[in-house]
Amino acid sequence: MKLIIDVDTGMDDAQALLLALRSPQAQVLAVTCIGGNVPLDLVVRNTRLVVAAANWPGQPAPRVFAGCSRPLVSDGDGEIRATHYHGSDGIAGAWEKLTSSDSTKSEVEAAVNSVPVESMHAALGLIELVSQNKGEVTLLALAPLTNIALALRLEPRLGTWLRSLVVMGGAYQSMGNNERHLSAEFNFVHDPEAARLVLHEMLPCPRLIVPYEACLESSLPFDWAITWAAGGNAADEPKPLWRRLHELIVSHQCLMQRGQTFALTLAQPLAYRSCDLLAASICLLPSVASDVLEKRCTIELAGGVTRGQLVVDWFDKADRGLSKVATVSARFVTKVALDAYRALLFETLG
Ligand SMILES: [Ca+2]
Repeated sequence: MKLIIDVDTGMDDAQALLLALRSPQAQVLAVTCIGGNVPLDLVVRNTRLVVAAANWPGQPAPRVFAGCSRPLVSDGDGEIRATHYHGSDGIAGAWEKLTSSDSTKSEVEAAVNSVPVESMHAALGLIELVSQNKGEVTLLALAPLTNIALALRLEPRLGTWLRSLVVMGGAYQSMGNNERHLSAEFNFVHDPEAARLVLHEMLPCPRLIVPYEACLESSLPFDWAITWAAGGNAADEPKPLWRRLHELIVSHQCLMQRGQTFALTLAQPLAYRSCDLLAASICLLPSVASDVLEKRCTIELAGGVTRGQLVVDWFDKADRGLSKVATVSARFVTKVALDAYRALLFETLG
């Protein structure tokens, strides 16, 4: 499977990259970066680190492109970031921890420097690679959709050339995870215009959305997550950089998520979840999504408190001629096959 992954790395982006790069099924052609969870320069640095750490020795590393640092139209109410959750570096403070001693500092810096950043903008790189691999590329979108929207405006045939598009984004039941826009999910609210453009115009390639509510369904026990991240293969000592990075991230995720008491109000257990990791898993192994719903939908652009919301035509009003709202059909993951998910994670990163 040929993949291009768009990221705002981000703890869960880092894990999604680790999973894809360590997976024998995936050939990651490129990773395109965008400012989101943290500013673009940190996203690029984190991405280079993860790519260098995770790539199999002797294998060509994916090309890394830098893209947009800001949304298409506005930056909302200022810069929408997620450092309160991901840490100021975006990867659980791993940068500071891994560079605290001279030996690991030189290892980390050498890793980052071993992955060049292309001079071409991410949107142009995306167009070039998809056009060179028509019908073969799955685009895995794990960030605000600005780079992809820009590429689509520059090359409207992108949707005919892609094999498929998998998007982590949106909250189809309005269970938003952004404090400024209660009903919207982070990636969509960060750049609602881009989300709308991609959703409405990236046609006719199949489009699968992994919404935030599906991530809430992907609960795994904290103890399992800690054991998984620790690996435990004695032959693996000293632990390679990718595994140290992974352990730091999972331990920070568990720490942050133990305080997410909102889950209890949803009758969800306090448990380990990782949105982009889930989306990457579904991309690599579609049976991880045990239930998928197809509905028409759109993105709210003007709402005072609902800007960026994924709005669903629940009663198929458009199909029955009862709605004049412009909507487009998309598929949403609604249930997660936890056994398959857990097995994939353990097999690839355990
Ligand atoms: Ca992300």
